[in-house]
Amino acid sequence: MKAALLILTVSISTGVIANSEFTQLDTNNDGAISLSESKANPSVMAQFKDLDTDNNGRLSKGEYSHFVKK
Ligand SMILES: [Ca+2]
Ligand SMILES: [Ca+2]
Repeated sequence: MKAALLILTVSISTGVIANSEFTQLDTNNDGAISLSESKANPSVMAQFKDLDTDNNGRLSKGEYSHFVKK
């Protein structure tokens, strides 16, 4: 029971961190990260094409959630 609660807490805080990073990169606050916005984070830019699964040149929050820190 305690372990389940801990896992839940950890996943919530991870989500919050990812969300604030997303907001930081989304400088014009349109809810998506363009390639030029991703330049602020070279590792996001390096994965941009892989993350942009619908190839519209922008990363939605859902697409960005697949970003893996290396
Ligand atoms: Ca944007
Ligand atoms: Ca996209």
